[in-house]
Amino acid sequence: MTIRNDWMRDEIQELYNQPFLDLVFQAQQIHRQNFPANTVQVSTLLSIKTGKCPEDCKYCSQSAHYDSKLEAEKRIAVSKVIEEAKQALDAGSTRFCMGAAWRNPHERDMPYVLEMVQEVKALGLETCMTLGMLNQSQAERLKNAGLDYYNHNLDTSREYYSNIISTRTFDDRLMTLDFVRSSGMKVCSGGIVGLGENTKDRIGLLHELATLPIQPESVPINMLVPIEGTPLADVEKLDVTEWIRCIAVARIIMPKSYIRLSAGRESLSDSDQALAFMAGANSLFSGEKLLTTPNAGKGKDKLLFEKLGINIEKAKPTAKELSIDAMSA
Ligand code: SAM
Ligand code: DTB
Ligand code: SF4
Repeated sequence: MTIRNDWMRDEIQELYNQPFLDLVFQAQQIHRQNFPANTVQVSTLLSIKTGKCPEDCKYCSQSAHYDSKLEAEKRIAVSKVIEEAKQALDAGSTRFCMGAAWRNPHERDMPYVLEMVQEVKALGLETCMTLGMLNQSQAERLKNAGLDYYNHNLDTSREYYSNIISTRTFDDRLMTLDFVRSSGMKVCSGGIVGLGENTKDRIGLLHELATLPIQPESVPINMLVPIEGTPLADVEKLDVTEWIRCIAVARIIMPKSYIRLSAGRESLSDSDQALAFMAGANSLFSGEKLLTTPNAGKGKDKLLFEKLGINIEKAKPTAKELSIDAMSA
């Protein structure tokens, strides 16, 4: 199947507005042409520096602009990160995603994050980080240390962006994505629904992601987790079918990308989650916690996977393992 980067907004709108079951059916057909059925990739998240973020993202528990009652934490020790990464590996995760509440990493933070990447990678996990904006040199150093993915979300449409964040622009976001891509790392970029945006904004976000020069390998679709004390604490809850429509459209227009059922899963029933998998979601975050908010724990997920007959995607063999296999064949 060829990947199209020339999607028009009105084509995406047409897909989005189909009868729900037609949309989900089409998404599942495309899913099965591009991925093994009934298989989900599992990642684990860890916050390596929590709270006091200078950015003013209106949804976020970690912004210093709001009083969310979150307890801030300085950078955690690399040894602690490794302990958590080992637990994630034992629990079946194949990717470990480390997040820091920074506008961007300072130069003094670079040795810390580079050491962490090397050590997590050495455990045999795929590595992912989300540290805010990067410059080209930081992206290259992270890639050289062994970082596989960088997460940097576009979050919402270009038009709605300034309603949600005023301390940076949509173009700032695109610039970091450009640096990440040209460093050779894989891109993880998606957004949040339920921010009070309208359908056109959700379509706009999906359009931006699908028309990037190379589509992101991983696309998290978060549903707002309302945080007391933030400006979006009381925003009207978005109907879950809108979230699932976004997942289905993302699957259709980005057929080779992993579509991640992300924040907000705690509020979903098992049957809602089954519908999201039917719509083409094939990755998720496992573990008791996302970055600062609760998540469906691994026990709950194990039961869900058993109930639905879902397999967890196995780690891909490393280049080193492949060359050893070839030598012994
Ligand atoms: N500080 C970095 C940044 O913003 O790029 C990385 C961490 S940030 C927490 C990563 C993503 O989590 C955000 O881009 C947003 O999509 C999502 N997120 C944050 N708070 C959320 C919330 N309350 N509900 C749902 N998604 C949220
Ligand atoms: C993403 O898109 N979602 C994850 C990950 N990338 C870093 C984070 C979700 C955070 C949810 C709110 C919290 O736990 O603070
Ligand atoms: Fe900071 Fe990221 Fe939260 Fe925005 S989403 S306030 S950049 S931690």
